[in-house]
Amino acid sequence: MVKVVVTGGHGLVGKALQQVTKDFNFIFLSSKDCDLRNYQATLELFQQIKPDTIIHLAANVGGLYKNMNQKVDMLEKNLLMNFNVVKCCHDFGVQKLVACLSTCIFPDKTTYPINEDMLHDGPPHTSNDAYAYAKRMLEIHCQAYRENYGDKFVCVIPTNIYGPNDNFNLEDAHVLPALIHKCYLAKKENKDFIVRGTGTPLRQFIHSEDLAELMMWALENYDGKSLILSVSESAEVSIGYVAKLIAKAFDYEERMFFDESFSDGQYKKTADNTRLTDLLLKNHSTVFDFIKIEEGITETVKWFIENYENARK
Ligand code: NAP
Ligand code: GFB
Repeated sequence: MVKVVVTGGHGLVGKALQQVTKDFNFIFLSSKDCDLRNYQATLELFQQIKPDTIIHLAANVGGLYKNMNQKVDMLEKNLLMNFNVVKCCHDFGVQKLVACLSTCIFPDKTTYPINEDMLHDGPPHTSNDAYAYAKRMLEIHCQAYRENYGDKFVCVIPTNIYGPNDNFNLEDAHVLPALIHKCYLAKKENKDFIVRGTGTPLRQFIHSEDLAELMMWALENYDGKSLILSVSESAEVSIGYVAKLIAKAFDYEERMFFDESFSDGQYKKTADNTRLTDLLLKNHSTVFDFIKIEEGITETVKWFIENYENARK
């Protein structure tokens, strides 16, 4: 069976991929198996495992405030991991690499919706420029191997991802898991549920299980330029709406307040997913049925309550 090695295999998306039942010999790696920042260790890992294909998820990841406050780490750790993995993929003749970017790497001052051809058309938002340039270099690195050697190194570009097994750390997490944790504690301690910023910024959220399915589709069927994996433009919601859905799921709507002393970050990064939906329709006569944010949040809140003790936080 084809050996599919998943770096970052125990994170939010890695755990969702573990639910995918396909006839592949999956190997899910964590940082305990190998620190991918270390070139020698990465080389020895490839010598030992001899992967056929790789889904490269491993990264130093976090929400707005981690990106703003830990720029050196967001740049250096991601540059090192990505360089080592892509180079080893070529040197060990890996048949297919699917690498993961993010819509926050697109230009900040641009027209909307954003499509794949606009990726390098200007600087990203200052709040996450360190992480964004590390990811842009990952795309350039993959593109270079495609052009010079014909390697099947493909990049996918998800929007904000959420779901079970996320990182719920109060300071470093993305907005959705952070607010779920904050509302949980607010209700438990009979305190106000504080949402940072104005609540007006807009985001597209894809459920980790939908993303895992689309990443498997890309691994098996897609070999082209970088591809946005996202819900549609019309599914874009405000941070305030997401916060309300979380408060409703905890039956704690009365005590929700906004603290506008905190940054809103980028106002929006509306992504155009028509290249993906056209491909699915044309090649597979499929219209992908994305999990609705209302249903996804209710399920993730339930998961967090049931798994509070072991959740990353
Ligand atoms: P995550 O939950 O934080 O998981 C990251 C994974 O990377 C963890 O399994 C971690 O291993 C591994 N890792 C970190 N440093 C490592 C190192 N030095 N060596 C080896 N492994 C290391 O991240 P995620 O949310 O699943 O993100 C998956 C991918 O999607 C990333 O490339 C991210 O940039 C991208 N992305 C995420 C979002 C989002 O909203 N979450 C949006 C767009 C794109 P351990 O488990 O051992 O710690
Ligand atoms: O998911 P998030 O942290 O990052 O969302 P980005 C930030 C938005 O949520 C801002 C608001 O408008 C915040 O003001 N927000 C409200 C909160 N309360 C909270 C809270 O308690 N915690 C957090 N984190 N936000 C990230 C990039 O941008 O998108 C990353 O920085 C990555 O690199 C990720 O690409 C997907 O969506 O703004």
